Amino acid sequence: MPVEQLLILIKPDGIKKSLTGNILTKLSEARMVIVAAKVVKVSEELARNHYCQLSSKPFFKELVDYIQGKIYGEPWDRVLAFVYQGEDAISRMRKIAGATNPEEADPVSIRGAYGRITTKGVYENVVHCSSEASESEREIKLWFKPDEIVKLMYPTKKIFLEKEERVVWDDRVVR
Ligand code: DAT
Ligand code: MG
Repeated sequence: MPVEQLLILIKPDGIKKSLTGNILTKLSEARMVIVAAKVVKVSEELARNHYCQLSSKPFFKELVDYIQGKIYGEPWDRVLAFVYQGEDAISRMRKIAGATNPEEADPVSIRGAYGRITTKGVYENVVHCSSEASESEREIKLWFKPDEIVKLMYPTKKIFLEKEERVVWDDRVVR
């Protein structure tokens, strides 16, 4: 079986429902390793990019708002992003995540157990899980920089930046 990597997101509804622990426990059944993890406030640009293949769908606008957590607001308007790696990782993790439509998903899968369809027709399905290798590469590169991943799986190169603006801690400020 090939070693694969994929992007998992705990979406804002998963965070609001305090499901992070339950979701990570369920995912751990697949015995994959986490090679990257972070909390992200999702910009509109990132949301649109992430779902670019669905841009012609009638639910696209709602989907972009949902992944940004706009309907929930502070402090739930964020996602947890992970890269998992292991043998046959994509199909094994998809199985645990469950089908796209939470009402059709296996009831013991994450989406089957915790997802819902809102009255507006949005599938609030708690997690994102890459569905194939070409997609997972695009998604991982979209969400993570090389130095945020402990075990690199794609080629990298060094570039020298002339003027890069960066926010750093300022210990001089009296608070
Ligand atoms: P998946 O997330 O299982 O890979 P997808 O990539 O086809 O499914 O769609 C991305 C998200 O879009 C999905 O998690 C929920 C939403 N979605 C898909 N089909 C939908 C539909 N018919 N109605 C409402 N939301 C939908
Ligand atoms: Mg998908």
